[in-house]
Amino acid sequence: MMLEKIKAAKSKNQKLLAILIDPDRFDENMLNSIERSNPDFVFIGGSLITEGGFEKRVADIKAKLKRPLILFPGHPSQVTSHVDSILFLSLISGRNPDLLIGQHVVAAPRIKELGLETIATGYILIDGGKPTTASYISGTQPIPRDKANIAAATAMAGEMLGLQCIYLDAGSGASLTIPVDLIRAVSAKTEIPLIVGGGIRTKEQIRSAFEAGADLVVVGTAIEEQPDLLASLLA
Ligand code: 1GP
Repeated sequence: MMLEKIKAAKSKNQKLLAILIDPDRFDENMLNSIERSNPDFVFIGGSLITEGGFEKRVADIKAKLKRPLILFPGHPSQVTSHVDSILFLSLISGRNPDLLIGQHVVAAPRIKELGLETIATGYILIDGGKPTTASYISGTQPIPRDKANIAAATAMAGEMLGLQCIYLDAGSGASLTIPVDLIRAVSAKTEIPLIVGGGIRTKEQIRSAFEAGADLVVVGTAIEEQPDLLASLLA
């Protein structure tokens, strides 16, 4: 079970890395760089997928990957059996009821039928310096980057509601990563695993996120731009 793996690593203060695949942009070169980087997890999905045949592409990717594949869904139509687990995201930074509970009701019967592991995730968007697909498509406002107290209170509420992890996301391709003091504030006030992503492009940014309390860092866009970023980090 993926959640158990994340919790076990957290209890040993072992930091985890995930690569986010945008299925619209995935190709063989990316597959090779993922193999070289050897991340702990590969995430797949997104707020907006424009190419058809998503399920078939996930199945193809799953067949080629050696790493656990976790669905990071933007919509119930992305639910597929070709993953090891699904981040069951509730967009708790927003006030769009459809993304707090509505789409979950639509997706739940199919997830149950497929017998997929769900990881109940409090998904928190933080302003990443420019509007991102996630904030635009969700129709929600991200939390301002200087409001660590709002982010921490939101994460605490998520934990109290029984969510199993928190994902702080500046959005894919963000120009600014999540501020370290905001990561620190959330980490200090919650016990559940903390995922951090959005706009991370350098080893130093990955290290800073870990040092501030992230348990799992997600890198997407930068892997497309610098395929050996994670491999060089681990070297
Ligand atoms: C986005 O956190 C992920 O949801 C990754 O963002 O593509 O900017 O790395 P990047």
